[in-house]
Amino acid sequence: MALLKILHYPDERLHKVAKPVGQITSATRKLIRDMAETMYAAPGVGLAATQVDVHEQIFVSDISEDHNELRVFINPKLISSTGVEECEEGCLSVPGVYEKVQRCERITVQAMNEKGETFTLEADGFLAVCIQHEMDHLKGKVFVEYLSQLKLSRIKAKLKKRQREAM
Ligand code: K1U
Ligand code: ZN
Repeated sequence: MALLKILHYPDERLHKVAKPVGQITSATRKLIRDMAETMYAAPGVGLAATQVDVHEQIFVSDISEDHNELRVFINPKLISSTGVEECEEGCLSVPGVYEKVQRCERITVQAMNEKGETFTLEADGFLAVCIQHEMDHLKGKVFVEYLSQLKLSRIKAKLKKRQREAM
């Protein structure tokens, strides 16, 4: 397995729209294993292929404390959504930034797993938030883009300063 490089905001490649997966090949399954390893190592509770510069509709998620509930979503589709909730989010592509975002409270998603089996999942709470965050990545949207222009420009300035200091 391998740790993959995670793109950092405002890298333009985070805005690419992911394409549907045609066939699930051994390369797809290796990518999924590497994405899971990268997510656990970060550590994070989700990771979309877009974040590792692969523009295919794939994301992984595991919100369990023991890292034993890995979920794989290929070609996810939002079937229904209800309610509104506000939750503090983070993002492995925007390290150190945590902000409140409004999301749907309860969602139903249909996707394929790594074996190509279609499943339907009803989710609420933190899992629903995480799934919506990852599906946004596949559409090229990063959570900070829901914030006001003022907050976004402050975040961009903070990230630029941090990049300069790391050089
Ligand atoms: O997609 C990503 O960037 C991963 C992101 C997922 C996410 C977190 C919070 C709300 C919505 C989506 C993260 O995993 S950020 C790291 C994080 O929140 C976390 C890390 C370790 C333990 C618990 C949470
Ligand atoms: Zn993210």
